[in-house]
Amino acid sequence: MRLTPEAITAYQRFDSRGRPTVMTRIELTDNNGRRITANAFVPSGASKGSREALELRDGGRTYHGLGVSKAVKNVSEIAQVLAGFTVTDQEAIDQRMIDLDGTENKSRLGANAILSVSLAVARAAAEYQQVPLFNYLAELYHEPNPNLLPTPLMNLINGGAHADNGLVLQELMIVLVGAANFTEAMKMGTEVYGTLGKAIKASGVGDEGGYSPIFQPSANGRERIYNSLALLVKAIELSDYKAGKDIAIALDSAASEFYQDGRYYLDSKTSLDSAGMVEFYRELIREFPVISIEDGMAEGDEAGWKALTNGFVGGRGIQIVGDDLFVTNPLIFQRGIERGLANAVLVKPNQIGTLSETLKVIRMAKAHGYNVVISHRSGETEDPFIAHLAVATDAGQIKTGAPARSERVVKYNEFLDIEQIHLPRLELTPYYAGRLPFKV
Ligand code: 2PG
Ligand code: MG
Repeated sequence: MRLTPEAITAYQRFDSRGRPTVMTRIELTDNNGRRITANAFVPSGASKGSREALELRDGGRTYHGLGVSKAVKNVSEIAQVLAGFTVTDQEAIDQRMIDLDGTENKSRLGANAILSVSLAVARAAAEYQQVPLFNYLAELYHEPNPNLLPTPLMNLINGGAHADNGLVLQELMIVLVGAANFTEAMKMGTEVYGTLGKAIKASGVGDEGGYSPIFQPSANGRERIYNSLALLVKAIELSDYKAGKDIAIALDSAASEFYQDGRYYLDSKTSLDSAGMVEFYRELIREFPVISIEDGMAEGDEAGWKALTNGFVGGRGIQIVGDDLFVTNPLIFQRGIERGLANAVLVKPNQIGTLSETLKVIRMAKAHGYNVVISHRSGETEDPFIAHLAVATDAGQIKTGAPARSERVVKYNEFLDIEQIHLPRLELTPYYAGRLPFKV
């Protein structure tokens, strides 16, 4: 089924923070007169890595400068050059868009414009083949048996750039290692989320649906972290689960956000150097069932990353995840692998801007023994694409926020559909990753 310039149209839509984003719609009619429609939305980050592909915004005063009319217009330019490509030619289409853009970070057309087309093309191909999206993506990835449901890392307490509560760590997540299947992981996760909501007296929610506790003004940065982790453990135990055994904890420090001139600021008065930060994590791991640390160091602090990796990987079995560090970029990730940084990669399609490059990063990770965590952004939409991506690639872990607010829950519900409906219909037995990705 071939693309025509009229088949691809982009529109400005809105994300979960009420900010403009791009949606691309592909409409085609196949030889039998069957109409195919495929929409794809792009998400948007708040704590971005400096080397992410560029998200093109209009600037100016309208929409606080965040309009995407330029990116929407650029999709028309893309549509012209994609005429004649077959929807199943994902790699050739992605390469054509990369060439048309011509820059290293997709700054001419915008990664938001390019990604929306890339994802819509994949969805159109799945529609055309009349298979669930994960099934088609598995074909692209050369995974014959896409039946692994990932372990969710649910973000229950928000801080950093996603909240306004003086908690420097951005995300405190629960990891549903002890569930028997995804359905049970959701039961456990939502129960703990509910319990935590009752246990935290004064709180709003942050960008990813996790609670944003309000601390005593006198609490320093370290106390805020300790109190939050203690709250999580309490909520796990009050829900009748064993902290560590049934449910573990993962952190996303997003440390680039509180790093300045070689020091990490836990609050305005307390700062640590890289070695101090590694020691601080050691303390947290001793005290709480933390099994994964994402962006524990700032993206520019390579010596810190080395120390963090060397300190915890191996016998300790702690997962060290690079997000801002690798920005889902095959070249940057390659250099990180060569330098022995981290042992897991966070995968966000909009950090790089095409599906093919995203799949490449996942392949590289698997080839080099890195764990893969597929991730949402803090600004999300109703598009559940990443759920399909996670199953298609046997990723093993998904990070998509709290089990609350529909832009997050839509992904969780999609996994439930895959586990309960799609896999059985394809005569594949669902398998839940659980503890598998964690050597603990
Ligand atoms: C992160 C993400 C998603 P943002 O840092 O991992 O949780 O946040 O989308 O703001 O970069
Ligand atoms: Mg992160």
